[in-house]
Amino acid sequence: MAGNITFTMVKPDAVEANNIGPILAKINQGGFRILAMKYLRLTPEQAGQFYAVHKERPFYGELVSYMSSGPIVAAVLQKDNAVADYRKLIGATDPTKAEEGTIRKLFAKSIAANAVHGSDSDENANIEADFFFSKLERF
Ligand code: IDP
Ligand code: MG
Repeated sequence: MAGNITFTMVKPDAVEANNIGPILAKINQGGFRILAMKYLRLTPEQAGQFYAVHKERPFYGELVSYMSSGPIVAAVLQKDNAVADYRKLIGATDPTKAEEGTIRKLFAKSIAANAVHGSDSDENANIEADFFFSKLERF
């Protein structure tokens, strides 16, 4: 199936709230195909490495401890225009600013605990997918 990829995580708040299923349903309804998926808990070191681009931001410490506070679901998604279309499906970083019907509007608790991650470029989608998945784990 043609199309490019994006990378997502269902973050600890959404896992804790039992929203893995509803979020995966929104992803499938949005026309995304799941190419890879795993359920795991990041160590603080792994979360710090994943979010290294945000090292200088004031919320980095909070983000790293939050993202290692419980299990997450990581997945690679495929669709035409995957990165932009997925950002549209998840909505703004701050759920109070997210459009109605978006995943963050429906499921996020706060700007930090905002239910899901979505890649911001094709380049980062590939870097992030490679961080979590070997070639053998991608279909
Ligand atoms: P994005 O996830 O919408 O791409 P980024 O700016 O890349 O947003 O920020 C990465 C993550 O850092 C966010 O998803 C959120 O969990 C957290 N974050 C962003 N801004 C803030 C903030 O102002 N306070 C606390 N956490 C934040
Ligand atoms: Mg981002």
